[in-house]
Amino acid sequence: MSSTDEARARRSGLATAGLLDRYRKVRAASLARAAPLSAEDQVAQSMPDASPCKWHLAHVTWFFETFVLAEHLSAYQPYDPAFAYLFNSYYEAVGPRPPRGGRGLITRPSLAEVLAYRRHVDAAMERLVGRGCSGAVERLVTLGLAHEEQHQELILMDVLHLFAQSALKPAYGPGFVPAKAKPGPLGWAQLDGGIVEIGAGEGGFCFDNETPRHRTILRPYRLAERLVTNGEWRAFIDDGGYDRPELWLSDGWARSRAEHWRAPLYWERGEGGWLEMGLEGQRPLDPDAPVLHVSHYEADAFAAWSGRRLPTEAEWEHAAMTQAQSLAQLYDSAWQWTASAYLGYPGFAAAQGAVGEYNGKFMSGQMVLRGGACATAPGHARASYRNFFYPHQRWMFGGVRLAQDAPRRRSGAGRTGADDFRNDVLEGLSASPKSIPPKWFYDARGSDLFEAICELPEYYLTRAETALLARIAPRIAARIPKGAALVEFGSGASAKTRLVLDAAPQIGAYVPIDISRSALETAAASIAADYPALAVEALARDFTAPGDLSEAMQARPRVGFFPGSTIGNFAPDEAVRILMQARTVLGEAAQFILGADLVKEPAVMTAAYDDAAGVTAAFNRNLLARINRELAGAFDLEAFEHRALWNAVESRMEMHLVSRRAQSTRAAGRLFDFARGETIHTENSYKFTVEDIAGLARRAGWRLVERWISPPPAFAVFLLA
Ligand code: AVI
Repeated sequence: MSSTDEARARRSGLATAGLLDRYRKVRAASLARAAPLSAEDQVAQSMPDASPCKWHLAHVTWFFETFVLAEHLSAYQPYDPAFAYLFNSYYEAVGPRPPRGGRGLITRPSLAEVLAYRRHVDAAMERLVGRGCSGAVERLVTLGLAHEEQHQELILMDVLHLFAQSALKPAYGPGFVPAKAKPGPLGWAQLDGGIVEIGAGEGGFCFDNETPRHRTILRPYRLAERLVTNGEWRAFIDDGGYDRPELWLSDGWARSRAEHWRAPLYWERGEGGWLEMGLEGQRPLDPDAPVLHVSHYEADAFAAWSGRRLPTEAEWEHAAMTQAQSLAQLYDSAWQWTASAYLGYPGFAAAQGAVGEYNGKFMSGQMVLRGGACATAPGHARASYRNFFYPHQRWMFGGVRLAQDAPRRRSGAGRTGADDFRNDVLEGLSASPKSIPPKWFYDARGSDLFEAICELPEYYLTRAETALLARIAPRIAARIPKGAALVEFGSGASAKTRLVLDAAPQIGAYVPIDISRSALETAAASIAADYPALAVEALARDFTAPGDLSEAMQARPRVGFFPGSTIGNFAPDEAVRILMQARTVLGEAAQFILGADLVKEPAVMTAAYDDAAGVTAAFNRNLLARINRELAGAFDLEAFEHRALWNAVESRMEMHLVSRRAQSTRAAGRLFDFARGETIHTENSYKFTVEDIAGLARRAGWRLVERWISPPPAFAVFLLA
């Protein structure tokens, strides 16, 4: 033998040993699953979809006998010619078979004979595989083993269904409970989508339905990091989920009514609450365990109720391939219903001959499930694996992983519309930790509340800045050219503007920019009335977004005005971006008057954001009232507490809304979970040193020309150029 021949022989010897070893292990695993069952347990059939364990043990053996031994082992003698008929499942090309619903009537052969049949086939398979087989035979054996592993799961599904019918509610045994995820609010994996590839690649076994690997387009989406829990499903039931046709697909509603669905398949109301039947017997429902044994119809209705949706199978697979580290319970808990119909992939062709009936002919009317379950044979599933069932079926270990579209990206200019509010709320409440940008505080009521804050004894900022501006206005005025346009960023009530206008009558125009149209219009009208010589041009837009001034304003010398320490409501990088943008809007020759609150005693700052009269608390909670009103929200305002805290590391005051209890709340068509104590971070107010502001200005291309500081509590006004 040449050395290449020797190497080939050694390789094929190893391959033979590997295949034989795997054959023995898989066959033994089937018997291990049957071991806790009595002979009687193994004969009964509880419904047409479920088969007796004895039938499974015989059928998987029939598969090897029919597709491997009869074709590839010369002189193979079938154990019993009658078995070709008895244990054929659905292979038309092989011949007739008993009706599916009659498998429980096969009392003969006995279980002992079926076990003898298995030994007969195993001995022949040892001979065939042991002597080394061709690639084609090896592929058939590998398919037979994957097939047997599928039946190992079916054995447990079918036994559970059988035992669930029993008044004794017997336990099958331990070892097959679904994996639980860390309890707590639902987190989301973020996926960009784009053109992605799905389907089984080269190397390793796969079923034909996982091929061809192909490209598909996904829009940006989010996939839940864990499965839906029993506790969440109970909330769906308690909210009338099974009685609300608007949540259900039409076929699903009809089926749920016809079959009187009130809960997942194995739930039962007991004296002390819900009970759930599982392989360990009937037990009190564990709210943190994943929900199991729901149909596609129920999964879809639940998703509609929660304001989310089921993922497509491409979304599921792409996430499992690229972000498996953030997704719990992928393969060890429950198969996850997808929104995808079970169809051949582009270019799919079923194999020639009888085994071509394995998957392809079921590609009609069924839905795909992805992942794997607690009852799945270990190592059997993979990211490209496509399980499939009819949408009404419930006895498999089927659960739910939710998905949602990623909110549309920030659209740039003038994000003041209802869609922008909706997107920010959806995005912010879906994130962890939850947050909502503070600019949404300022609806009409929020603007009024902010004006009231400015009058509060604890809120020193406005008084300190106003007094300072009044004192330094002549010095500022001396620097303002004739006919200049004063452009105010985030003008609100334009209260401090008057100090500058009074001191600098040479100002020819005023351009207030504010997101709150109501506050803007009132303020602009009042300034126009009080300063009749002034050209007033109000701009209702987000002052942080780019946007030009009118040509008339661009023809004037320009002075920016940004008082109130609103700059502190932005993180430093964002503050730099805003200051840069102000330079673009105002032009190179412009000047800029900036008001900023300075760092001081934490107690002084904290009181300013948590006043005794509760006005700031009302201002903070008004955000929830706005969501309720504008986005069909259902926030209970009393269930959230206002919290203001000093974050010394970041040098900022923070405002939060703290959930007083665990709760689920609807907003903008979605359901959001809050753990007790979980917060929505609603605002930062950075507090600065003079050096901080000089640094920010420098990064944005401005030069610090002059600065003035008020007596304590210290507030500063800066002149930039
Ligand atoms: C508008 N902005 C500067 C105020 C601040 O102090 O951050 C908003 C505010 N939040 C609570 N009280 C006032």
